Amino acid sequence: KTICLATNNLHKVEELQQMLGGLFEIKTLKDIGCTEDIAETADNFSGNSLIKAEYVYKTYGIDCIADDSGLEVDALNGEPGVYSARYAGEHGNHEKNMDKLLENLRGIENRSARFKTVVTLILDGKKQSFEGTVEGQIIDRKKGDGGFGYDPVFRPDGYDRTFAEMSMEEKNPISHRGRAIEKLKGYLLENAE
Ligand code: ITT
Repeated sequence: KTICLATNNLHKVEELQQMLGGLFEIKTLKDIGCTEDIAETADNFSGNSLIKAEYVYKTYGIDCIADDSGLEVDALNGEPGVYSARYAGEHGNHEKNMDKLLENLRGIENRSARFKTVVTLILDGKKQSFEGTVEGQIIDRKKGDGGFGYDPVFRPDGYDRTFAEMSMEEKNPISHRGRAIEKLKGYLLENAE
């Protein structure tokens, strides 16, 4: 079965491909000729995840998977949340986003945070959403050069390395995205024709 990954973030594509490659033939937005920017106007992950999936399904008539995700920091009342990709103003400028985050947390003791995602699947026209969360701490400087986004400043609880210091094979099974995809796989197994 062919499925489109409804994201412009190539790091997400890479992670999702590793997790789903055995189940689906994967197409990217570029593969289906979708170059437009999909406006994410909801104020929560679930709403934006649905907006992206529905846009691709309605416009291109292809089954798809969308991911809307972000980082919630307790000491910042859940910021950057849905604004994670553009926290410092420029969409996808991860270095600046992390600098702003570290600056805002300077001198603050409570470093607890979590990554969250809502993954929406549209398969044969049927919509289904899956959530995933991973708890952790924001460290006081960037460490590691793997992964993407806030990975260099996020250390998952129970580990002594950041996500950026882990391989994708290590990160995926414990990440928010990995956990949501595990649920999606469970759903597929139960609903396989
Ligand atoms: P699409 O909307 O095209 O999927 P995007 O990067 O704009 O790509 P989001 O609006 O969902 O996606 O923003 C997610 C942001 O949250 C992302 O840019 C990172 O800053 C952060 N993020 C999400 N998952 C992450 C992860 O696994 N590791 C590090 N940062 C992550």
